[in-house]
Amino acid sequence: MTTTYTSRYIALGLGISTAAAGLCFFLYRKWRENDTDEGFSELRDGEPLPKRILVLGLDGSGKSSLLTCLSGECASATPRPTEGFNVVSIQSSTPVSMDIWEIGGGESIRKYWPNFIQDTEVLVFVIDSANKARFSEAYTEMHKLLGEPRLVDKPFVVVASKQDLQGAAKRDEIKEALGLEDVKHHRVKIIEATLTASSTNHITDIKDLLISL
Ligand SMILES: Nc1nc2c(ncn2[C@@H]2O[C@H](COP(=O)(O)OP(=O)(O)OP(=O)(O)O)[C@@H](O)[C@H]2O)c(=O)[nH]1
Ligand SMILES: [Mg+2]
Repeated sequence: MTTTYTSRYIALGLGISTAAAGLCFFLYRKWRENDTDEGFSELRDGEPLPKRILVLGLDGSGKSSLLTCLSGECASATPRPTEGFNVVSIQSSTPVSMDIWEIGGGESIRKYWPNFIQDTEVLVFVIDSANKARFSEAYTEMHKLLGEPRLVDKPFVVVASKQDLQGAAKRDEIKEALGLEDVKHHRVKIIEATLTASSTNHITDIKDLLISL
């Protein structure tokens, strides 16, 4: 599938508390709903509203890097840890446009993740494939999320980042480490990725997958 994209990167890596970020998110949703009682996926001015994609995962897993890559070019500089959220809006040549949200993955921020779940249409979970010592922590956080009633039946994409690093786990190992065979009520896709400027791959595949789900 060939698709062209334009994107708007609204970097709101807030230095203030993520609770305030949650409030911003609520207000943003209200704004996108255009003051109507219609659902988030309804039409606005005759156009479908952007598909809402939520990107979560442990700190340092590669979420900001993924957003940067999706927004155009992967960053050559190291991203700063996200203290609030980042959002990138992608317009494609298909009728589907996407708002892709990342919430910081630090331990103190994870408790705010549920504030951002409402209206999510696709959940993306990023895992650092090379950091096997944190696989069990990732398993715990991922399964907590999948127990969230608002995410039942939503497509679920695991991005296995840092494939360029030596010893990075491949799809099958990630599948087993995260217990993906046991995931019910979700269509699960795993995609291996490298998210650095020097060696990027699978970004177009990820975009096309997110559009198609
Ligand atoms: N080698 C390599 N490094 C990567 C890759 N993806 C991300 N990184 C690096 O991993 C580090 C963390 O990446 P981020 O994108 O900031 O991780 P994050 O998940 O957004 O982290 P938080 O915002 O703290 O939750 C950075 O130094 C990135 O440059 C990859 O595919 N390969
Ligand atoms: Mg980040």
